[in-house]
Amino acid sequence: MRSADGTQGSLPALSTLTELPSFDELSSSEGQRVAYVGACERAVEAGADKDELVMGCVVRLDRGYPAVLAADATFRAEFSTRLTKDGLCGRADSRAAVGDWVCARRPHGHDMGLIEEILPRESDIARWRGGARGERQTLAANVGLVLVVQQLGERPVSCDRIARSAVIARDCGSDVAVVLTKADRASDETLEKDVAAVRDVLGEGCGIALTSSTADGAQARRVGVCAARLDVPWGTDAVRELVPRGTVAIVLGESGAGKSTLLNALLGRDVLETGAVRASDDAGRHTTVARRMVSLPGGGVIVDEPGLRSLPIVGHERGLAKVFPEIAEAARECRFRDCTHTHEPGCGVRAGEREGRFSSRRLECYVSLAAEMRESALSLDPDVVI
Ligand SMILES: Nc1nc2c(ncn2[C@@H]2O[C@H](COP(=O)(O)OP(=O)(O)O)[C@@H](O)[C@H]2O)c(=O)[nH]1
Ligand SMILES: [Mg+2]
Ligand SMILES: [Zn+2]
Repeated sequence: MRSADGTQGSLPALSTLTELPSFDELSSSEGQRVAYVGACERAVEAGADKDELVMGCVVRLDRGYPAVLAADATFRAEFSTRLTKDGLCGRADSRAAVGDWVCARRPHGHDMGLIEEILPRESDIARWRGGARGERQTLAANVGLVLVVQQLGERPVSCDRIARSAVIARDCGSDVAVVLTKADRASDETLEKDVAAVRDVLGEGCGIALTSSTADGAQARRVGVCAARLDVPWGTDAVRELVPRGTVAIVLGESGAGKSTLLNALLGRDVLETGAVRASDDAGRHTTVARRMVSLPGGGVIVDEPGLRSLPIVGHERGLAKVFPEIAEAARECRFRDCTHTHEPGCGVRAGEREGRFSSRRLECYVSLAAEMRESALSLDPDVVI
């Protein structure tokens, strides 16, 4: 049902969302500001009044409906028919992503704005979905940091998941840091192994934080002592330090990894639904879940990602080379261009391994991600491989 202001159903009133960032917490690039001037000219040519136009940032998508934050207002917006007609974008819910800068029009006397143009992105965190008929799904735009959230437990942490998130992030032009949640569930011994594994796979330079939202004081003390011994930043402050003011980050992790619990702890109150909410990447279901920006008191801005069950990696070779530079370099010495680094003669990667140039764990991650990319490239419809 459409209401008078053009919205559908019950979208949250923007004025009640105190966790939204303020305009000065988000910064557009020089290129985007230049693009905005051009977008205004086109909108005026198409009949817009110049003083109805504003530059804004998409800070929420509720069931696909954008909310735009501009210098002096936050408002709901639809896409102008000009934008939809031009076919600049595809599906209804993937036209603008959270983090997109837009040229928007606020017709006098209307609450609802119109997005005239999406300004060019500086970066675009996107994943592949849909198997052989694949399409790219943008999770967030203009994000500088991906916080890979991975839960700890009795079993060893999933290095594969962390490595593939890092490959996607680096391919998309973003930095990476890792937050290991639910530290209370891991023994000291497991914690030590997990932290060593993450440092091995992503390098010592990668930001890392250990958290636990358990209310049990004894558990927290134990983890704190262990974190100090391992020299790993610990607690919500450690996460806040990874996302200082001026940074826009997205949390990436499986459903149930503890992302919403972590964000609520950072916000100091329960803004996000936890546990019971079953977020899904299934097309029919994820649209009911909001993607949104939240502003951390004393820190930067985080985009909450409802949770992804799968992170297929397709066409992220550049990202793979950025995360594993020394292995990618060794691969250039392979005799065969399509070497799988498993059994071929003259394999530069295996030679590098014999010389001890990289750990077997890094090598394993690299080889399996490279194999997955090769296979998915072969199975994909050639038309959609960009
Ligand atoms: N033991 C433990 N459980 C946690 C922790 N953080 C979150 N949980 C639980 O994990 C479940 C999923 O948390 P949620 O924040 O909703 O995960 P999300 O899907 O990633 O947003 C909930 O039942 C939480 O109570 C933690 O630090 N320790
Ligand atoms: Mg959640
Ligand atoms: Zn090789």
